[in-house]
Amino acid sequence: MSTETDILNLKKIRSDFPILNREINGKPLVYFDNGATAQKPQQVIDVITKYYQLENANIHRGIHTLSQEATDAYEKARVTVQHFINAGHEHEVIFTSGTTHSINLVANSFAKKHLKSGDEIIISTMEHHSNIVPWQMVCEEYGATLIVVPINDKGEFLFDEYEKLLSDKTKLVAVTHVSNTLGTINPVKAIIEKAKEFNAFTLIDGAQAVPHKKVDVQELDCDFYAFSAHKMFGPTGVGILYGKEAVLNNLPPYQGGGDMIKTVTFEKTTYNELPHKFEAGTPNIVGGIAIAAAIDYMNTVGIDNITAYEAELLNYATQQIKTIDGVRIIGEAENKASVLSFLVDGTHPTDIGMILDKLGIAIRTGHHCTEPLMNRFGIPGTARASFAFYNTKEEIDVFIEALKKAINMLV
Ligand code: 7TS
Repeated sequence: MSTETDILNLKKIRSDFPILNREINGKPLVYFDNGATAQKPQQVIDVITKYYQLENANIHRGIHTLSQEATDAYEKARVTVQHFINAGHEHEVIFTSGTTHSINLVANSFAKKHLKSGDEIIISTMEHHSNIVPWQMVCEEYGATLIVVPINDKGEFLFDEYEKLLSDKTKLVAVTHVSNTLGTINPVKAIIEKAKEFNAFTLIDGAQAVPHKKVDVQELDCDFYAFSAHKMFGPTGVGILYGKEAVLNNLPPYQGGGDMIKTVTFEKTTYNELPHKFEAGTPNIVGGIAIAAAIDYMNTVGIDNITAYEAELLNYATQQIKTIDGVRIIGEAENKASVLSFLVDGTHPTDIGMILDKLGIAIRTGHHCTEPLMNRFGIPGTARASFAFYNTKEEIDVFIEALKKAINMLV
């Protein structure tokens, strides 16, 4: 694999990801399913292994050395996350099990406190199911209405339409920062600013943004920002909910249990302070610590370098795929992250995906947990190549050749 790029030292980077040396079906792995989950560098794997070999203990409860060390490492990781997203305080960083958990936490606590019959929650057409279904559930429970902002044929958020949908009934606007299916980067800062004119709260689903671009929650001025570690080179089963201190303090806890309490009697329980109020039970301790290792790794590569290099990859892949007859790209926003969804005339995405797999290339096919978006385009699903900074133009060449082969076999 060539390592030519002006921006990144790809030879070094690729050597950090052991899985990239694997062969699949006798061919070198080309991993283009980063939107589903990203691969892990050795630096992250080492932190996890070392923790279980030498450091394992429960946190926030022991006076013994191991427990104190684990607590320190976990709380240090929280500070690393704080700096990564530029949160004002470390206690505004809540550890969860992932984006889905983060959004469900907000939906449940927020609805209990703020939602009543006749209220409205605004989302967009391009949301992942995890930023649709939790809101549907609370809307149904509290008699509120879910309102959906339309998109254009390029897959862009229609801001004018959004402005028309906002009203005094709007209690919350929940929008994805980057679409997992289309790659569209939404104008979330402007979306948040507009929501504030109507005193609506804002939640940004950052699952597909943090692996690709700098995120500054204070600059965005959102109330909530949710993301998963596993899409940003960390482990599965851990994620983050950022929330503004004043907003979080005003919400009831989501789950009850250990760590989230101050005192418990059978008559009355008082709740702990942030962030522990929202962290009931023994968390994914090593997961939290490993998020920090993933962030350290991304910082070493450089977030702006990642963004710039992935833009090159996306441009190259887009140019190359457009040379193939019968290919239709789904998602052609002006402002896009490194996601390439497509359809090929006369073929089914699943067949394309299966043939590519035989050739060592991992892509995702289907509705990508965005069924309403597929309905908007009148299609059952797409084939999706999603790139990370360890991918190369040579891998894109391999993918394009394999795609041509697949089309020849299927059409
Ligand atoms: N939001 C977006 C925008 C996502 O892309 C995903 C996962 C989620 C939320 C849920 O994240 P989780 O970590 O809680 O599961 N997206 C995808 C995908 O595109 N392919 O597989 C999972």
